[in-house]
Amino acid sequence: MKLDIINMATFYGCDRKGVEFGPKVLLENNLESILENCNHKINKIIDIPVNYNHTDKFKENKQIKYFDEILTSVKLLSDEVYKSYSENNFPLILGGDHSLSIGSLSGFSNFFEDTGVIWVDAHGDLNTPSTSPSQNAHGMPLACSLGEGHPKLTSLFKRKINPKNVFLFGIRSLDKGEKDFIIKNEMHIYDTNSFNLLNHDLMISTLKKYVEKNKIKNFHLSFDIDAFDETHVPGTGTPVKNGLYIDEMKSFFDKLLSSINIVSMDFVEFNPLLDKDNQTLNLCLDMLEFLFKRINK
Ligand SMILES: [Mn+2]
Repeated sequence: MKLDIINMATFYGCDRKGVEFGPKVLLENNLESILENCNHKINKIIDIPVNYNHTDKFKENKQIKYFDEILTSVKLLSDEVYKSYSENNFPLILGGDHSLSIGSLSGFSNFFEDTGVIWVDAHGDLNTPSTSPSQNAHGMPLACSLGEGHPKLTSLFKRKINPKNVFLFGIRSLDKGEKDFIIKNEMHIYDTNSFNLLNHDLMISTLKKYVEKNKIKNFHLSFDIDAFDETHVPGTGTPVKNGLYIDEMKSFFDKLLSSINIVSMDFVEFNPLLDKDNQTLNLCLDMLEFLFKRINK
């Protein structure tokens, strides 16, 4: 398939510098040829403009840091993602922090009907400005896509994503408001324990039945590398213990990707400045290669 690599070099959603270098470092370390060797063609590589000249993070909004900068960039990203689908390409969005998913999910849900989301993460990213303990937007993107959050962000979505069509994997750090939201909306959630205890074939066949019954034709995969166990990813800003290990992640995705139709993907929260001996870099490249060998549009 034809890939559009869309870089969003932002740290505004996590308020910790370094993560904006993720796309550059991945591309400098042969990501392009790795993807081409998976039998894909790179159609284009583009950068979403980010305004780095910010001084007061709470200037526009007391509850979301760097609000204007994030809003401007995610709008542009949403349009680029939409354009990529309309040209029948596969957008791969490289972060940067997870706030960028407000833009990618907006482009996704504006273009497609019958949508579902695979959310791989240690966190739920289901906070709203009033429930967020950190006021960092990278804890809010999934909530925005489901219609919860600042109106200027939720209005980027012409139609809300159905929370029941969201499948979360690797989740183990949830704030109170997020827990309440998941229970109220009957979301499909698998933490590390259920991921390790349940039979993966059974998990996927249950998922597949739901997908067929509810006619979900298109999935967006949002991959936050902090889903991995903290020992795997020194190069991420919010590592959490008791996470997923590389082998179980791969064996699961091997089965999942042959069962559902993925049309786009985010790959986020790689912070090269925090990495140790390129451990996280190598894991990211390995995982992207593994996934793109199995994703076919
Ligand atoms: Mn996340």
